[in-house]
Amino acid sequence: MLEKLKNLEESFRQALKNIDSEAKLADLKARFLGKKGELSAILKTLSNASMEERKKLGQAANELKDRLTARLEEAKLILDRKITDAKLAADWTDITLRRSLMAESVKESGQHPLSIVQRELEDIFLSMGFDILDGPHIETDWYNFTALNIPESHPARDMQDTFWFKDMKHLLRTHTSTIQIRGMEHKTPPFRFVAPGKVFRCETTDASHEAVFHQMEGMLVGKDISVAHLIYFEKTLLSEIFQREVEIRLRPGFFPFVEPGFELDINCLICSGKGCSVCKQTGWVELLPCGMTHPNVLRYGGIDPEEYTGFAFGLGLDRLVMMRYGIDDIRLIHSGNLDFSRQFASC
Ligand code: FA5
Repeated sequence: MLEKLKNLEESFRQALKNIDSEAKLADLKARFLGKKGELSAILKTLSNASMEERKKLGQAANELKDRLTARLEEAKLILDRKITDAKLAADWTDITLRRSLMAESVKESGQHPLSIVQRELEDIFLSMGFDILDGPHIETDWYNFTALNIPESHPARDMQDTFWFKDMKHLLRTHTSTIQIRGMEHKTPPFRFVAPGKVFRCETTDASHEAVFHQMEGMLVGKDISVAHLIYFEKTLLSEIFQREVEIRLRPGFFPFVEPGFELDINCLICSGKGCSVCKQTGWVELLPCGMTHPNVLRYGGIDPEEYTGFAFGLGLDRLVMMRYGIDDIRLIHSGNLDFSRQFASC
């Protein structure tokens, strides 16, 4: 029966590729998940199985149902976006003049420090054989929480204050970890990728916290990947980034999508560890949480955790920029002040 579930998922994936209207999407949902649909038909045969088997197969079927539902929601979002794009295309403005004015101001102000650091990081990762992925800012509950082993009513959902849309189904992603699932869906192990981008949290701002900030997610999956690989990788990465010895500390950290999880802190380069408003007088700045990918997350991504293991990390890009250039307030990075950006023109 597991084989039947696998085949069903595969034919669902194939059928999804041909969906180009809401009506077809509704038909697809009925065909696979409806009361008289293919999944229900398979479930009906469960009554012949033993109690033990029924439990195992029932769980696999429920997980499959969650995955298919998420893919359908995702396809609906893409369709909606296409409709909006078509409307926007019909109502366009020629921005050529504005673009050329923007080009002038870019020449004058230089690159933003975030762009400089992000590009440098991308070069480092490309040289290490990583791919670079991108993903949407508006996400579903599935990608931001459930598939990352954070089910509904799990207390970890409160760790990141979320901006929800009115429908309570969509949200602004609170972290780039969403791309772990999206990446796994599209890749076959072994693989490694990073995903830089904006994230959003309903937070009060201070010298080291913004409500809109940037992260770079990373994930590596293969055979026999261990904590030793993770630690070696992080040390190599930091020496590439800072081009000098920096003091770091690794301590246990809790994230439901990794086990074990770690927090990697860097000795505050603003105050040289003496204590300031950026490091909240502790001398340390949280920079690179990471850990070994939880088997449930691999499963949700369609990867067999008996065969493959992996690690993931989520680099705080703004904090890295602050450490790199000695910027003592994150709000300067997002101020849009050209005098601020001009200082980095020749960096
Ligand atoms: C996460 O967001 C996890 N998704 C990271 C992760 C990925 C863990 C993969 C394990 C495996 P956290 O909430 O700690 O974790 O944020 C990650 C980093 O983003 C922090 O270390 C910090 O550098 C940065 N960060 C967090 N909140 C803010 C904020 N409000 N403003 C600026 N930077 C922030």
